[in-house]
Formats: sequence, C-alpha cells, structure tokens
Amino acid sequence: MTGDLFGEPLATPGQREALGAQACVLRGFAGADVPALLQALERVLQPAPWRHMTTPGGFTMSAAQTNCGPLGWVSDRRGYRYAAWDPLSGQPWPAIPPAFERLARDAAAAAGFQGFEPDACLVNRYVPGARLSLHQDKDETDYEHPIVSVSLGMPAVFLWGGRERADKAARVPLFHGDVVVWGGVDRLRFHGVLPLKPVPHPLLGEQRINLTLRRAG
Ligand code: MD3
Ligand code: FE
Repeated sequence: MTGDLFGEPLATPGQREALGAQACVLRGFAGADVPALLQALERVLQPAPWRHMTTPGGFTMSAAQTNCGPLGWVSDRRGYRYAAWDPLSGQPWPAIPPAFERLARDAAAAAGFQGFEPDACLVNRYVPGARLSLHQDKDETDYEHPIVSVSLGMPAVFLWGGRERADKAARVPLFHGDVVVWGGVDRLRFHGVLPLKPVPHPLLGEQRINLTLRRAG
C-alpha cells in the first residue's frame, strides 16, 4: 500500500513493524519532513561531497558516503573509525541539520528510546547494483544508544541477521520515508543491504539515500 504526499509514494504512514525485541520499522515516519531533509542534505554536500571510501582490505565501497555532526564514520587502509575531520577537506564535518536531529529524536522516542542525541550522521548513497555486505556496527564507544536510519528514494531490501554472522537473515523491504530504530538487545545484529535494483524513484531518480544517526562518542 502506498500513501501519496505531493506526488511522492510513501509507505502507509504510521505502521509500526517489529523487527526484534528492540528494533522496529516506522513506515513513512519521515513523511512531511522529506523535502526539508533533502534541502538540508544539499547543504551538507557542499562542504562534504559524496566519496567512495576504501575498506581496510583495499576494496572500494559501492555505496558513496558522507557525514555530518561532531563525528563522522571513515574507512581507509588503516581501518574503520570515527573522526572529527573530513579527510577530504581537512575541515570539521558540517553540523547535523536540525531537521535530521529532530526526526532522529522523535523516531527514537516513538520506538521507546527517550532523549536520543546523535553526534554522528553517516549518509549512504546507493545507485543500482550498490550494496552493503553483512556486518555489525561496532565502531561506536557505547552500544547503549539506539541507531536511527532514514530511507529515501529507491526501495532496498535490508538483510536483518542475528548475533552470529552465520545466522539466517530475514529480508525486509525499506521504502522512501521509512525510519528504522535499532537498540538494546538488537544493537549488534548482523545486517546489510542487497544490491539495489533499478526502480527509479519519482523524486530522487535512480538512487537510494540512507541517513544513519548515531551516538558514536
Ligand atoms: C541494524 N547502513 O551504515 S540502515 C551502516 O541502509 C548501515 O545504508 C544500512 O548498515 C543502509 O552501517 C542499513 C542502518 C543500520 C545501522 C545500524 C544497525 C542498521 C542496523 C545496527 C544494528 C542493526
Ligand atoms: Fe551498519
């Protein structure tokens, strides 16, 4: 089912799907905020444009990335880590736009995590064929805080695994406007994104953009 807001297809807003005891999809939760999020993203991209980072193993990531906030996630031959400076510009990352911060706080609260104050926002951009292989998010200082992820543009199939890499992963479709909140016992679950299929989105064309807000430091 789709809702339609200014010509943007959205998942039926207000539906909440549990992925685990402390992880849930808030369908269409970004709803009316989408234009403000995209405008704010344009301002982040001016000082901190998309780039393809290198993994410690020497591979180029298929998703392009950037960051905003006091800390940004970076990867290169030396490893994965959070850094206060953009290695491309040598400048601090741009600030987290208020529209991102508000949405993250509201979504976290709706999922039962009060008082979420992110200090890092990783932005991933997928084009057809781009993917994210199964991994855990373990570069943050404290796993007590939830993670809020906002999906924009083309749909993707999210892989939702278990606590061991070998655990069978469920496939969860994520649509434009969906917000996912993960925390507590589900914080260290393995997860990934299947290669994107080319299904152009009316607003964003052949791309999927994912905002991932975290408390990293
Ligand atoms: C599930 N990004 O950047 S949403 C990542 O769609 C990442 O771009 C995906 O996985 C994307 O690390 C997935 C974000 C996400 C983040 C943390 C999680 C999903 C998670 C932690 C535990 C379980
Ligand atoms: Fe992740």
